Amino acid sequence: MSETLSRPVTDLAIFGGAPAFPEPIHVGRPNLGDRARLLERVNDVLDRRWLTNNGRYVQEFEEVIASAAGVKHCIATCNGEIALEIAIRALGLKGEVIVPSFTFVATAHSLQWQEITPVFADIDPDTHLIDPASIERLITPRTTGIIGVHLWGQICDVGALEDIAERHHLQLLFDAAHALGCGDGERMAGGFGAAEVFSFHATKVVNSLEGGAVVTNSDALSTKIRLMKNFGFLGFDHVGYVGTNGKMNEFSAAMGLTSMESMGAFVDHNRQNHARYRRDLGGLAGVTVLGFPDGVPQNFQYVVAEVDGSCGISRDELLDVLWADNILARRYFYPGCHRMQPYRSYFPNAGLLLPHTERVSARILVLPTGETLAPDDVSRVCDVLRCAIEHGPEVSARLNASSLRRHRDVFAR
Ligand code: T4K
Repeated sequence: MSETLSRPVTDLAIFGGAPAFPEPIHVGRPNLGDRARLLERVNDVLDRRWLTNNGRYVQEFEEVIASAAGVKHCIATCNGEIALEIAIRALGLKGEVIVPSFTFVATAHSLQWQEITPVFADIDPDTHLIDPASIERLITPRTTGIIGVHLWGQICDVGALEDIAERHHLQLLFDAAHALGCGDGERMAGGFGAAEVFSFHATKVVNSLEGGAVVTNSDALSTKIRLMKNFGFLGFDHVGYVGTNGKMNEFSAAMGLTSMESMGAFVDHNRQNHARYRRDLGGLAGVTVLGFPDGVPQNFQYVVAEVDGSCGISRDELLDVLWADNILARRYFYPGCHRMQPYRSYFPNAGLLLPHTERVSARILVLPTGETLAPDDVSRVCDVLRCAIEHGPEVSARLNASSLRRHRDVFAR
């Protein structure tokens, strides 16, 4: 753990050392589960020639997700973004909807795509979750709803959000893309608000290649969403709503079911990696790995480190060091939706109201985890971080005096 204390900075790959990993390691390397079981299901789909349109595996997957989330209805979709769009439409949101800026851009886009204005709220700087006090200040006569995001699998302050929603007659929806298998100690993500949305993208703890779902306890909402994701068809040749094509296909459902069967193992593995990061980086000044309260269900899919600059090296310089060592950490969710287009043009001064979002998004490094990374690999990642941080001012000076800084976005995937 502390081997790197004596390591010279020339050991870092960015200064000519051998990379810590021969091949790139990623934040979102997919967990695969039982390959034989998956292929059995894929063959079954082919044998039955039922490839999509509410097939057997989609129905089974919906039951499994509803049961895991402790919720009455699950409507599987082709991805999380479409699930959000459909839920927003089914809830009748329009005008302005309050969302955190510190989230994946899909949360904001799912509104803007429907010409609903996302109004950006700030976050609690400790948890990175939407700050209820910030919401109150943004409500106008045009506001119709709030979308909370259970970022990094932490549950929003649901009680406070419910209270605001009730007092102002607003709809409350949750983006639970990160939160399958997470809860607040009493309830699991899935049962909060009018509805919640999961993502089963390849990079999520449970994946269906691409996929998503809306979950809700409302019978009426469930019926409406089920119709909307299938062109609004009430029956053959009979359309009752404006709808879209948001259906999940059978291969995705086969993957999702297989992935769910291994979810316990994925979470155990993630938990070990998370503990290793916390152990190996513990006590290192300038960097803190976000912890989760004991006894609260977590999937540990995101390992979130905050770099506070007291170590004499910036977050972005650390990122350059890590990438040279083939550790492809990410800056989720830099720079905040409010600084991305079209929102940056619409609200050029939004940052003034979002001090915590601005500060946190400049400090975050999301680190690799998942079943492809053993705890000892985590220790190698931490060795690189420790070396760079312990020699922070020297590493920073060397980087700034040379052309070694790289632009991460041009790296091949
Ligand atoms: N709301 C929130 C809060 C979300 O975080 C997301 C998605 C959504 C809504 C929307 O849900 P979806 O419509 O996506 O279902 C990734 C994911 O694409 C995205 O699903 C996720 N959040 C976001 C946090 O991360 P990118 O553009 O950073 O992903 P990408 O392609 O760079 O993948 C990350 C790393 O994973 C890559 O560097 C390589 C590795 N990877 C990726 C894929 C796809 C693999 O090894 N294999 C793969 O198949 O957005």
